[in-house]
Amino acid sequence: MSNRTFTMIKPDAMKNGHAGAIIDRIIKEGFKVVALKMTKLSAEKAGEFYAVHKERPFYGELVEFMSSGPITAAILEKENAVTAFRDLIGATNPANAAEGTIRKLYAASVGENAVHGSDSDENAKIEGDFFFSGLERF
Ligand code: 3AN
Repeated sequence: MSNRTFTMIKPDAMKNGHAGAIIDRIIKEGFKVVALKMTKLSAEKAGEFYAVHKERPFYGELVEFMSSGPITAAILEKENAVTAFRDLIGATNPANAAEGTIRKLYAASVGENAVHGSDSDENAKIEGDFFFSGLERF
């Protein structure tokens, strides 16, 4: 297991003013913030990021939503980071997310679910590299 994962605070959580609380929670859970930036994805870039879901029925909706407003991207470090972070954010559908998880607290629906968390060490590296250069990691 690698000790790094990648996250995005999605446009819904940004718009609803939850970014500060989410970052605070992540730090309190013992993750070190290795890289952090606020940016906005173009539809083209969002499509590239989620290319693995291209054949899924919700792909168009997902790309439109993820390019609808600013996001905060971050690389996080902790032992077993990918698994630990997915435990912290909870199930994809907030209706199924455990009490106290970030999606349970801040997400409204399966489409607008507040945060992204990498699902494997391999994708954590690919996704971190998508947003951050070597000069932006600490
Ligand atoms: P996770 O983000 O928990 O790894 P995935 O990889 O299954 O979940 O889905 C990627 C993203 O696609 C989700 N974060 C969510 O925003 C969106 N998504 C997944 N399932 C649906 C759905 N049924 N309808 C709309 N959007 C969805």
